Amino acid sequence: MTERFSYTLNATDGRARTGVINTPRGDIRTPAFMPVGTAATVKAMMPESVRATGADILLGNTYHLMLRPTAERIDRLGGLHKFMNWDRPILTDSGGFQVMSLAELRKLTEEGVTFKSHIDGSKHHLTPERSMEIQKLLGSDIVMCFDECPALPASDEDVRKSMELSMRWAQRSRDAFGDRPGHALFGIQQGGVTEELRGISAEKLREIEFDGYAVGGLAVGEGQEAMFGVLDYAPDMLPKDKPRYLMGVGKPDDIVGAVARGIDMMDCVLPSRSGRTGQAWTRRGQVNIKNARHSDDPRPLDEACTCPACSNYSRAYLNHVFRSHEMISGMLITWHNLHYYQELMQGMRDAISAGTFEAFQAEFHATRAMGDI
Ligand code: PRF
Ligand code: ZN
Repeated sequence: MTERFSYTLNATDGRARTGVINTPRGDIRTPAFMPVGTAATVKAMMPESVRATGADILLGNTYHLMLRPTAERIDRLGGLHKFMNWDRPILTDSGGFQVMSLAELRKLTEEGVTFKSHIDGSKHHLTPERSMEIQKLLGSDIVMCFDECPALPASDEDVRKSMELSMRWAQRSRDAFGDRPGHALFGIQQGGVTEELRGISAEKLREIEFDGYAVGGLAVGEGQEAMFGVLDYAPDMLPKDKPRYLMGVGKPDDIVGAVARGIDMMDCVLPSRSGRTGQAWTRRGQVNIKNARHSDDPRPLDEACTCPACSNYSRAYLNHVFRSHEMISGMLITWHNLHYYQELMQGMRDAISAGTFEAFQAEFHATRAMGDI
């Protein structure tokens, strides 16, 4: 077992990159999609099933786990990997972003953020130092800096102030994290959709030095065109020899566009969340399984898909179990969605290695344009 955390860039094709992140808990092939396991579970999936879809790493959340069952309890029980029965790498988000979107009565100061739990109204405090402590108690392999992410649109002045605060918190996160061989700390670039602010943020993060760099503050209401506009310059502001992680993205076409612009890692609740609302993602786009047109259809969701939902069940069955509120509905569609996402990542990794990423993108868009069968 290597004690090192490192990143090897194996090939590039245009701005797209493929490589491997080595961690003591196993390799992460990039570009990587990380399924979200917010509350110590990828909802509706057993960890061995998540692995079977091809995932190398999961994402966990400081905010949810600190409230329930608490980081201290998870630590007493042997850490998050043991607690949830996933022995491969886990990346944890730092909490600030979730406080802003989920908690009640938030109060933001230079020190950190005070808030009331969305679960029971209890009062809590999060600072860069406390976030680093929680992520350490969880046993996270990739720890994220504590940051603040303004909702867009916001005024230039608000975005600048927020970015500057996040950069001071990045320094405090770095200082509190210390030196932990085998564990990584990632900085998070902020700065909204303003190139100048993104540049200042990147410069500050590079000066502090991190094991990887996230592009934060996107997919918060600006739209795909504006997001791609930022991704046309933001990844190039970050070190080439470290992984670049786009936080909270996205739909399959967002993911392909982000990889084309130099992103190595992504996470999103979309494949798992939409699995529970009867939305499937296939090569030909989105399929709403509750639609009556599927109720007599003996064909699988996607004939070319090798996941359990497509190998063994018809659209008619999936339609029936969804309408009957049966638990297997969320299980099967989530499995299919995660399988589809991981197959998409593998396809991109192969295409980048082969130098055929442009053709891959053309095929991806052409197949989707055909629409569902
Ligand atoms: N910061 C953190 N987590 C995040 C984001 C961010 O900006 C986003 C933005 N899409 C998602 N998750 N810490
Ligand atoms: Zn499938």
